[in-house]
Amino acid sequence: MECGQEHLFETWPAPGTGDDDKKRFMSQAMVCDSGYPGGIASYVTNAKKLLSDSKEGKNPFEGWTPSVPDGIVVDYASDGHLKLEQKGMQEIGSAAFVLVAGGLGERLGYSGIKVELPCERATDSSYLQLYVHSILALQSRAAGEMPAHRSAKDVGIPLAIMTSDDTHAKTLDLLDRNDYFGAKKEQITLIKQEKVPCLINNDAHLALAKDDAYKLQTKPHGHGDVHALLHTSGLLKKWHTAGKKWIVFFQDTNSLVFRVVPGALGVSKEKGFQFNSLCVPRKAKEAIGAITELTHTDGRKMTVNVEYNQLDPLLRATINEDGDVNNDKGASPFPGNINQLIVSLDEYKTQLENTGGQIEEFVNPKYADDTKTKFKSPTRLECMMQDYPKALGADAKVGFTVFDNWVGYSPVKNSPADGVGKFKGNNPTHTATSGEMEVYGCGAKLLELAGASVAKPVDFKANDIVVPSGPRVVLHPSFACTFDELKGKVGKGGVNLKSPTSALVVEGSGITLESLELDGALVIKACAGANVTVKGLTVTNKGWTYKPVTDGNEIDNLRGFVVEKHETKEIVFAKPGNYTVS
Ligand code: UGB
Repeated sequence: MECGQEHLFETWPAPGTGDDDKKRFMSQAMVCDSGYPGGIASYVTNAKKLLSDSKEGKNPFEGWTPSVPDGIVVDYASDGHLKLEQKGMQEIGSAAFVLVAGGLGERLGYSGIKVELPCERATDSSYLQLYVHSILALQSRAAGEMPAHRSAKDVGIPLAIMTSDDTHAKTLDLLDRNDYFGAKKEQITLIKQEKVPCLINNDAHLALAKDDAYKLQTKPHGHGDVHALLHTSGLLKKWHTAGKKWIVFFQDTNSLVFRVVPGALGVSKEKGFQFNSLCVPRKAKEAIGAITELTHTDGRKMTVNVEYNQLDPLLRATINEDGDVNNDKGASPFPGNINQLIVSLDEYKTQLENTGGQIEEFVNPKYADDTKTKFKSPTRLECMMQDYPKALGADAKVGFTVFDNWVGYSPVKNSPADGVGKFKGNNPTHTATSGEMEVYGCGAKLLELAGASVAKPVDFKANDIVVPSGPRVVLHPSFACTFDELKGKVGKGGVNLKSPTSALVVEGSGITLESLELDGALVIKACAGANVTVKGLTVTNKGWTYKPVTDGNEIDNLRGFVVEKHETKEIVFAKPGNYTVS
């Protein structure tokens, strides 16, 4: 009632009638109240302010001048990159990982949870399996750096997974069914974000469900919830006590992120960044957020993600009448945000204790007409995890790390139909089709950078999308966690993947590919303690065919192809020891 929500109770009958429904209503309201920093009262206050600004069409960038932010553009595999990886690997034992996985894949059009999708069909590894195996591989390398005093009960590198009502049960089930992919149960913590009440007008009146007068209509509040949840769940305190110094945030579908984390962590350490945004090179006008330093006439300063549709008018109004244009190197001076973030735990924990995890929000009502007084449908407040730096002081050390797309960024967000549209517009499709081929492309390029000769990609068409497709190389995280490590495991000029349709799967930290001729499909797996040298091995067989289909199951149809494995040379070592394969 104090929040001006009398309308919710207008139809309530006298006490004694419908009491169970009334209690049901109040228990839901209490969940919403506890799931939002400051409760529903604070939500309504924030909503009134944001709805009023939105109605007036207030420019959020009023008084702010953009400039190029601080950061490092990394040339993958260069000496500078190797030094950053070495620096990052000294920190990795003090890192914790946070996977935001509460989003439903509406745009993707997939009925399950996105982390269960196979990132590639060669091994059918799901994203969650790849992420956990990557963390375990990093942990095994970090063991060398881990201080001896850590007792056996130490869980190593912890992983928190933010889920929502839409994804929680299925994520827990996926972990249980797979025995946590080899991680200790106490190493992985699920934290669930609550939905927020919808709003029906500019007075921030809360919406009731259409079919139930005793139920608030709610919608997701956005991935920005992750900050409040890390604070309220006690995880920050727990990680701080365990001596953790970094938190790496990543998303549900980006198979390449662990290829760039060690180097990016090295940048955070070297530059002393308390907030480091992993980025990709951005072309002017590209539909991707831009990391921008903003200075206000009143002296405030912040380095934040500016959505691409806001950047052009902001630049025209301040420093560049041509707006969002490329520099003389043909790229935008503002790197592209891919929403994988590294924060320094100490400052982050203090900041969240001060703010309770409350971060900048936005509202985006669909107005019924230009009087902006009525909404077509209820709206709600939303927040984005990358807006955390908006609350930091001008002296906060905030910056970016750029890696090329091929090695750091391969999201799977769009349905096949939307992907065709992106493809026709000459934009990255971000589909399961491109996602799978980019896993292979990255593996092949890493081998090539390490000295292998690799057949050039050829065009591959599926779901009316054409993507480059070369040898299908899957390097399991256990094989190498950094390029610095990988380059020592590939013989100079000794490895030759002769045909673009060859397939190579390598799993195990003790494998060295000294010399190998491959025209077909080869799978090499070595258990821990098995040291395998591949020397003078030639494999020629019928290999695998990647066959475009449209009548497969849901997983097949999302990428538009199936893999027919005609013939595979499989070499597996299940016992520790020293082996040579020739
Ligand atoms: N997510 C949640 O955990 N909870 C939520 O309530 C919503 C999402 P989307 P988005 O990769 O290039 C982001 O929907 O938000 C998780 C950045 O905002 O996949 O449209 C969800 O499970 C954008 O600046 O992406 O765009 C997923 O793991 C740009 O960086 C993650 O949050 C873009 O990603 C992202 O949710 C990008």
